[in-house]
Amino acid sequence: MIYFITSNENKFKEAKEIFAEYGIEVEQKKVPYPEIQADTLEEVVEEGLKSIDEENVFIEDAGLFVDSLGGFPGVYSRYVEDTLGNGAVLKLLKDVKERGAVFKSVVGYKGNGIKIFTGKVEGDIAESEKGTAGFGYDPIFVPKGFNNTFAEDFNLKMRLSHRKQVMEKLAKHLSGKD
Ligand code: ITT
Repeated sequence: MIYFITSNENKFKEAKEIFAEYGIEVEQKKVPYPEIQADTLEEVVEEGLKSIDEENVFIEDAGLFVDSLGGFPGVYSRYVEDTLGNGAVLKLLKDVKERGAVFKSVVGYKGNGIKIFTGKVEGDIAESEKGTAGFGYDPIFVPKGFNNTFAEDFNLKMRLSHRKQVMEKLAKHLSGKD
């Protein structure tokens, strides 16, 4: 058994499904930890883990990095989603042709020591919100090589996402396969 310290039920559900493929049970734990203001997800995760006095736990910090906005909202993804929403990102990209973006995820696992894993998926920001599955920025993110948003095709998200990739790395590590 391993514990995912997160307040986000959607992130937890996705992680649980990925870990199940490896026969690893994961439970959600809600333990508040400081999310520092930093330039990278890695720094946020490393600092967060330092303040958690438990073993066999992991935390994740994820974000959407839009190329033509210099990586914004990036480490501010949660704040922007909560205060402004997807419409604001679409507004910033109104009439912008270059719509490339990357979803990134960083996981910090505390076992005997600390291990950091990263996952990412490249794509484009859609012209409008589409689909109802998933959460957060899923309705505006179209992975490269596809036409649907993650919110329109949740199976696609579960196959390709930043979370799939990062959790798979942690699961492989835990099963001694890395
Ligand atoms: P924690 O308690 O685990 O920190 P959180 O909701 O704050 O949960 P993050 O900081 O990792 O999660 O993510 C920041 C925001 O980025 C999150 O609130 C979403 O709006 C967005 N986000 C993260 N992963 C996403 C995904 O898979 N699909 C769509 N949006 C996502």
